[in-house]
Amino acid sequence: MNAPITRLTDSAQPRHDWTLEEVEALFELPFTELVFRAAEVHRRWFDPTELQLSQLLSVKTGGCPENCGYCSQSQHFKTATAASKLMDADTVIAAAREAKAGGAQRFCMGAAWRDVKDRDLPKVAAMISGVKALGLETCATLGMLTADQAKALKAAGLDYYNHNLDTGPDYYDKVVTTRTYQDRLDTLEAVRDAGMSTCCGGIVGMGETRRDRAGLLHQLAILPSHPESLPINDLMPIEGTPLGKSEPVDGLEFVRMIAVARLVCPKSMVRIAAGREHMSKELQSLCFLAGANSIFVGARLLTTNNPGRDNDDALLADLKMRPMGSRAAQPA
Ligand code: SAM
Ligand code: DTB
Ligand code: SF4
Repeated sequence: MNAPITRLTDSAQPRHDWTLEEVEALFELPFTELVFRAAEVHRRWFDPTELQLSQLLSVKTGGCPENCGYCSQSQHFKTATAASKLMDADTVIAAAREAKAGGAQRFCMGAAWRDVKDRDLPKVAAMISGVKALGLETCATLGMLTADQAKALKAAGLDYYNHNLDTGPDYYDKVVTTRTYQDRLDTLEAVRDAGMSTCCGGIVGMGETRRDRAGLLHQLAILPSHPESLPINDLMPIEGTPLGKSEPVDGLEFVRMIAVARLVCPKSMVRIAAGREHMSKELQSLCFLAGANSIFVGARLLTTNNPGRDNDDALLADLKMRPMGSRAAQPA
């Protein structure tokens, strides 16, 4: 018979003193026990029948000087993604209007940049304020930011800034070498200091170990405030990139990742980000049971496909779940 299960999480209150060993121990729990605990914590802070819906748009695609081994947009790799210039604000705002009509609550603008150039700031600010004026929550993911740039984006009406740590600190340089983990942490600090909410998570399926996955969630858990949004991406393998032939991660391991994210960052919106295209509705439902409460909607992510509105409408109807009302971010 198995040893009795030691209770590792006695409270659903956010904590910032997690040890890596504690996070690893959560991954090792029997699956049903882990999912049950995560579901309990989920209910403590959220209505588990509600899903937050975000929509992405790549406002500047390809030609990126960074060498992230998973990305279709790096200029270091030969992929099918064509590079294009920064879109006009009006084009972006029109896309956001359509996203809102399709049910999205948050609109996230992504640019294939290492960092933001001050010369591009006025155009980006115009996009942000135009999207905000539609009554959508605004999010952007533009690479590294200085403290002043973060303040300028906040002033333009930016609610969230996405900047992922992507994996655990020990595996990071196997995935990208053109920047450091500390560079990412510094931008996250600039975003928090400017008064914006953070969206920060990572990717599974890049050849990392379970310890690396725990390492990522541990880093998020010990941040001064937990990310308000915590996206977990299942790698979309891109032909031509170093990770283009990676083995898919087992579905149950993906659910474990979601459940542990819910337990260590109890008040965060935990998102099934990239990869739903390859997931059954049963696997997605297990993720929702394990504490995921956010998805990307729309037929495209940045450069890859997403299930699209009809599929997601059907999924929500099957599950009797509904879109979350727009709510104020709650830093933990
Ligand atoms: N250039 C900015 C940056 O790196 O922060 C913003 C855009 S970048 C595409 C945003 C995030 O998308 C990455 O940090 C990564 O987590 C995720 N991502 C990119 N390509 C992916 C892929 N092929 N599969 C899964 N997630 C991916
Ligand atoms: C996040 O964590 N995932 C999104 C968003 N934040 C920026 C991006 C997913 C990109 C998937 C690959 C692509 O479409 O290029
Ligand atoms: Fe550039 Fe972002 Fe892609 Fe890395 S993930 S290559 S920084 S667009």
